[in-house]
Amino acid sequence: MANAIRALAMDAVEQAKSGHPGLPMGAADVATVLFTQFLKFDPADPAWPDRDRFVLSAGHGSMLMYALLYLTGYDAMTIEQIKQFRQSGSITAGHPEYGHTPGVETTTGPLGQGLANAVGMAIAERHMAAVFGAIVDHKTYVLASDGDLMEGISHEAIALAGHLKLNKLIVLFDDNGISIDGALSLSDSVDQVKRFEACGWAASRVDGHDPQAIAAALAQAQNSDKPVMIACKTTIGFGAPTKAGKSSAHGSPLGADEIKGARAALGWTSAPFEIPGEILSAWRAAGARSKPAHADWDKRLAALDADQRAEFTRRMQGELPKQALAAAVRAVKESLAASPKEIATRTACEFALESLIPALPEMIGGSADLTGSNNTRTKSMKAMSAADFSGRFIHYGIREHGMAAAMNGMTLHGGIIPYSGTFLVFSDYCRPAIRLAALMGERVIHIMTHDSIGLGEDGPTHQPVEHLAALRAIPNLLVFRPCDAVETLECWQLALESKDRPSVLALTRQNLPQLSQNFLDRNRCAAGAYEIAAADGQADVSIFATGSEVAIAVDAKKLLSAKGVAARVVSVPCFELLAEAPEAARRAVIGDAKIKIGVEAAIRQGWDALIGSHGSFIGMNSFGASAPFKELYKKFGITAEAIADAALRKLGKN
Ligand SMILES: Cc1ncc(C[n+]2csc(CCOP(=O)(O)OP(=O)(O)O)c2C)c(N)n1
Ligand SMILES: [Mg+2]
Repeated sequence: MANAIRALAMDAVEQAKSGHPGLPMGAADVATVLFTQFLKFDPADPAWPDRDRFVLSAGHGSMLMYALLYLTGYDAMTIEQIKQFRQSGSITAGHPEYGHTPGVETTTGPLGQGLANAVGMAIAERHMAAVFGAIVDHKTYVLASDGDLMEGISHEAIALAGHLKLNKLIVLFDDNGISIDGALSLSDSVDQVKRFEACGWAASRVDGHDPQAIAAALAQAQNSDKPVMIACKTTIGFGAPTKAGKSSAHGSPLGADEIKGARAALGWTSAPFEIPGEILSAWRAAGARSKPAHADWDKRLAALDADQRAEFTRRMQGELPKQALAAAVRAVKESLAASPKEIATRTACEFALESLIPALPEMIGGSADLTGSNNTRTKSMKAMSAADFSGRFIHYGIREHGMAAAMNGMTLHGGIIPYSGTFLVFSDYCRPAIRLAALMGERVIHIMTHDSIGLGEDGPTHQPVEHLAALRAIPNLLVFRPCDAVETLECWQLALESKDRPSVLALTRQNLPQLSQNFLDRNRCAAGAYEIAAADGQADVSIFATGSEVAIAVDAKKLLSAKGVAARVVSVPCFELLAEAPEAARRAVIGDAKIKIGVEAAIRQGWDALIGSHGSFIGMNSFGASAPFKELYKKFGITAEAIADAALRKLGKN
């Protein structure tokens, strides 16, 4: 049965003239034992909520995944698809892509991400089990390669998993001692078993080509009280006569002669893409193994209390509790209208969360050790721990990358809307995971505070300058920068309602006036931008600003007014939503004032789309500095006077 995987991998890579045969051939025995004896899954229902999750963290071994999906009987994965490996329009993309191929649990390829996603899936499973009981009871399996374990993110992930004692997480390490450059000994001497043990895991070694030894290790893993790592000693490209055990098996077609030799060595006599009937039916039987478990689960779900069942289903489908959300949003808005608040947007975030958290039980917050600075933990939130997974706040530790990747895994698992906390400057520390959330179209919400030189004394190491532009460069990511408490709430609402994409909320450390003081039911941020201060009469100048700079822009408008210049101020909390707005609405908000000025305490990149290359930009073109924030705004010339001067200069009035 394992040779069926090997043959399909060799043939598909050969036909595609590209791909990675080495890992599928090496890990075939491990995968066969897992899929035929342990993994709980139903090819007829890839979305069965209580299936075990299988993550191929080493995404380059995608043919392993596709072979398994075909062999176990996922309808969509036909032999034609295998023949179309890596071709346009197929579901057999170069690396496994979530949402593209039924049965693929997460998009992998960037090494280390899948492993860290799996930690989030395992957290989600424990949390959902704590909330819903025995209806949630499954494992998360990972196949990880040398590269996965060399990446820094793996350390954040395994340390967090060990700390939380995620005992239903099982990592199969494809311990083949080979990476692209050659033997691992060129660059690595880590004892992975000892490393995992030091992180609180149960770890062991097995011969990855001995099905009984693999099965015994997996059997033992079933009842562990710690997460489990099994280092499976394998030979990359197992069966290939001259390339087995060498990096040459890693990432290119084996070639006709080598394939011929491998077929002989493996005793595989079938033609390319042909699986002997009895082997295919054995695989299909393995695919049907969990049908009784699935049927039993369906019964148990049906026997649940109707409200609980509805709530479980709602959460797993990612549907919001619309009325509860609407009521929470309204309550916060009414409160802000009744008593306006001059607070930092990070504080406004906490104020919003005080209402959102009780309304949306699926929200799981956290922070990478900056809880008191990010304001992401409300008073009622219990911390999640190994002793109590019902907690809704996660102390991720100083592990931004692991946090972001785990959040992706939680969303992929279902039932949870995760949100994080860290400083905006450290968005770079989680960028690869944010990019994957955007690529997968996952609702993951990042609260990133201390969003500019406005954080003051901590200085340039902590002051984001290029980060907003860098985040805006990621397709399918919403980057919000609200200007006051009302916008903060509105941006939160939009992030929650964006089921198919991640969001970043960039929030301030410093206090800001509440610019919108009247209750307004409508979410003005939904359009991406809106006129927050109208001109007196026909506008000569449009000032576009985001976040903390909106109030400065409003002051500039007053200065201009005193000089007889009519200016309007447009708040732009979200570039992406503005870009998506209907043409007419976009034109209306951009307006036709001949002078356009952009204001943001960050670099200009990206702003020309709004203000044009002839527009004036008041912002940063260097790193910041360490000083009280008011001084920094003066030092870097981000002031109402500077804005007014720029406008007057353009008008030829000074
Ligand atoms: C973050 C990241 N860096 C680099 C790569 C390119 N890459 C793909 S596989 C690989 C390493 C291969 O070694 P290993 O993980 O041991 O896989 P094996 O060759 O054993 O299948 C590299 C560097 C990647 N996919 N992701
Ligand atoms: Mg390797």
